[in-house]
Amino acid sequence: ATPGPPAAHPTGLPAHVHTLVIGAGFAGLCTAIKLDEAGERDFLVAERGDDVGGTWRDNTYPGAACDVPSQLYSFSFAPNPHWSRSFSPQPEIQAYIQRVAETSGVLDRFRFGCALEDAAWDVDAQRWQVRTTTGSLTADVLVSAAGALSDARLPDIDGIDSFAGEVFHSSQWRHDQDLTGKRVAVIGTGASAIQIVPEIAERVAHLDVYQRTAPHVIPRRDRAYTALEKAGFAHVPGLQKAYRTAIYWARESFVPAFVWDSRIAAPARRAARLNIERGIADPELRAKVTPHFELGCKRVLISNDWYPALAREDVDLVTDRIERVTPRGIVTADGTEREVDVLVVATGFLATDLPIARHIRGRDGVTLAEHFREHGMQAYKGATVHGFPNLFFVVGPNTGLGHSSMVLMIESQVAYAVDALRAMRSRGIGAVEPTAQAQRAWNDDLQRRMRRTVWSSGGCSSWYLDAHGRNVTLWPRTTYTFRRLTARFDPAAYVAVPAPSTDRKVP
Ligand code: N01
Repeated sequence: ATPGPPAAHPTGLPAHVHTLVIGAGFAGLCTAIKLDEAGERDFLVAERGDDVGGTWRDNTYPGAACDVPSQLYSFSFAPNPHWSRSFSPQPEIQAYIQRVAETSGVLDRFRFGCALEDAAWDVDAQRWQVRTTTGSLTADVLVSAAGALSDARLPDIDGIDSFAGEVFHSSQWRHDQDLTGKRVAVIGTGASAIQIVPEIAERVAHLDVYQRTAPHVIPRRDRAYTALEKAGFAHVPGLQKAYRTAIYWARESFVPAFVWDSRIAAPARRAARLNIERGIADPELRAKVTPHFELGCKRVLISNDWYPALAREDVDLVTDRIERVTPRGIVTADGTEREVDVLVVATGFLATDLPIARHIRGRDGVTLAEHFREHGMQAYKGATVHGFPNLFFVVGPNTGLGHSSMVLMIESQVAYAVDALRAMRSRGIGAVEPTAQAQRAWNDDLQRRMRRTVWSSGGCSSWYLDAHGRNVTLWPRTTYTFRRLTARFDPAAYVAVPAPSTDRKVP
């Protein structure tokens, strides 16, 4: 059994807290642990769900597993000797997060079932006025650790509300729905769908997979760890670290293929082609699954059983455009109606219009969502936003990765925020925000680097890009570089928050 939050978990909110963290996934948990280690004991973590884990608590669909090696997909300060495989399944990751939370000694400061409704910067009091679903409080500092892929993007398909069967999103899997013997449709062929389809294909009566864009899928080099390796992880000092270091640098070496020259990815392209040839014999189906954009432009997917699943007799890959949904099924542009009992929408997440931004209001009274709409979703070092004093992001704009583990970025961002709090205390500063100039320079450089990446020029559209085609989600350099650039809080890029009409420089 995996540990969950204690039964007698505290629920009340104080009138004031120094630091309020929103979200209890990898990012929020890391923030809490590092704040506590730094002696910043006056903090709370508000989590809308009923447990830690974030995306790994929510995404419980059949086949859910990580596509980043387990050794990297864990905190550097909490190695996990219990990984059973080189790529961990979701239940192991969730159990790991729960174990780290249980042993961290900080869980008493988590408030579950507590969703942020509104956080507004109070210019006079120089603090956040916060309303949550379980009460109000004030906070000196707000840390948004609410995740970048946390809220489902539901497809805007005509008639979908009229469907008479069950419809659900991949991240809200209906475990009460037994799919055995049912006719099922899956919309989408992203990272979620390619894990779901092979798992459910065996038990459903018939499966229709709706593909709008064929993705690149390379083999999943996954294996169970041997008993010897597992014993080594538990008992040989440094062994797990050695695995982690080797995988870390191997992953960093992928970056040039994304940002310099996609020709470097030729071996991966070959592997993707062979994956199709191995999995599918039918030339017509092979043609349908062959991507028509540069590898890496969308997230590179890994699977050994996606193509064999599509090749099954009882699975149809539908590439005609979806026209509408009827009470009975899906009608495509050619007029065909395919009847189904259950509709799974694996259509991704609100990544470029972060829902949390609608709930945060800066010193000028505008919401972060409005601010992002006007200026683009951007921050200084992915962490702080001009006009929004004492707000720190963990997993902020342009901190996502196409090549390695988000946990590495999370640790860097948390270290930056914690160092900022230390610097503010030692300099007697109540509130900081980045200067407009520092934020502009950071983002100009970032977008200049973006122009030559495969994400911008690879001939695809993806969730990495906003409505203007600007990449506002990914970090275009190595995680090592990010850690170096965010190693210390840099007061020169900040102003002490202006009292209503002054713009004092940080002393
Ligand atoms: O979502 P996606 P996801 N009609 O946005 C299609 C992480 N993740 O949940 O490509 C028809 O990638 C859409 O089509 P198109 C990972 O970072 C990690 O799969 O836009 N189709 C696409 O095929 C990942 O990148 C793991 O043309 C519609 C799909 O739905 C991110 O989460 C596992 C449509 C959406 O793909 C998101 O992955 C899972 C419409 N109206 C997720 N709207 C692992 O670590 C959308 N689509 C393994």
